[in-house]
Amino acid sequence: MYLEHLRTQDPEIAAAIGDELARQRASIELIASENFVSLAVMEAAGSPLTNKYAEGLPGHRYYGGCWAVDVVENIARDRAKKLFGCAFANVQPHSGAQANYAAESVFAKPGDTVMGMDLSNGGHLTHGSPANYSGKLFNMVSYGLSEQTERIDYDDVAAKAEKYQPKLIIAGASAYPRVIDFERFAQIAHDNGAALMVDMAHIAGLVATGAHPSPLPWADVVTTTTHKTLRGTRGGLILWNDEELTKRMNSAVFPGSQGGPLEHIIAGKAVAFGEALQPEFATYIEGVCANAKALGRGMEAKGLRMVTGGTDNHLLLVDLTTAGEDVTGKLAENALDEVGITVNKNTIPGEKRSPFVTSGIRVGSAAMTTRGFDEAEAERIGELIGETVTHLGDEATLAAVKAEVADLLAAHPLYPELG
Ligand code: DSN
Repeated sequence: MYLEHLRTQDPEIAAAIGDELARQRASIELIASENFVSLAVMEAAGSPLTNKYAEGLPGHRYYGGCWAVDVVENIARDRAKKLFGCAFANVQPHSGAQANYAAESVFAKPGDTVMGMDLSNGGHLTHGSPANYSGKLFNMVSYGLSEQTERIDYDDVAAKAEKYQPKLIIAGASAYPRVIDFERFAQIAHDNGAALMVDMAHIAGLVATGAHPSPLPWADVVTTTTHKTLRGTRGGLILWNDEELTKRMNSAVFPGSQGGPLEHIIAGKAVAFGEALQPEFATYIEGVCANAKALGRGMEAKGLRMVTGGTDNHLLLVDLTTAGEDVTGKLAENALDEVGITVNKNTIPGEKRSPFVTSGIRVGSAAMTTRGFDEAEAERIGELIGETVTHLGDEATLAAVKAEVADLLAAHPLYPELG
């Protein structure tokens, strides 16, 4: 029985886990950074490896008894290198933020100038937000999007790099629906004596299968999370090609910013990398990209505008100002929650509202594709999103949407093996 021991020993926590499983089952998950891991990944992450201290790297640990976790971590590193076609990997970062901190600290000292994409334009907290260590430690210069195209303004990046002479440029985004030109970023960085770090967290699964160009031929270092389109346990990963960086990169993780690695989570990463190396994963990612486009078609059919006019990847940024003057991201997120569709409110280019309210939502297709929804269903889900956000407060329409969502969910049970 699922959670057999927990139910007996700690029914409160068992009940909360059961509630979360029920919540995941009862909604169409469209948060662009989430996914559903396989049961094999879940088993590895919930294994006795959680008991083991293993500070250091395989073969060079500060503790005895590491021979079995060494096997796990070596497999994880080898699979990561194979998956992304690079020479070196560190699989220990506990999260994407930790991976970013470690990689940034290799190239920039406190007070140095670093460039990253503005958070409200689709960047990430760790790319220079004043609320984050990156904005506090470094002299951050932000770049953003072209007002006309809503795409990265590479000329602005180049002009700022020339003017501010950063030590490091960070490319990568949390809410950007288009291909990122990593070669152009590298040219700008290297022409100005800066290193290039690419945070490919959102698109790592697409990079693994070639559905998005890889940053590895161009970037000095690449960071990622392992749980978004890559569909592994929640965690971080750092990849690079230059042997000269190896000692500094590994030291920046341990002892620079972490203690003991989470070997149970590293085992989960290894299993997920193994899955991503299979041909089925490329088919899955094709489905992710096709479903994202289909979601967009459905929403457009109901009059919503997609920022940049569409998507090249797994996510869409939806401009809700086209749904009505009073329709905010916050209201839309709540209304969609009520009908059984989970999204997050998101700022859009030229945002006039606060990040707690926003004028947009972000919609992603990674989790729904894992659950088995096809393109026709994705297009219909897009229409249902459109109907919901254009009928806020209309109980009859929302009840009809909720009923249809329930039928769609019933056709694709989530983790039926867990009972
Ligand atoms: N918070 C994640 C996201 O939702 O995109 C990025 O770390």
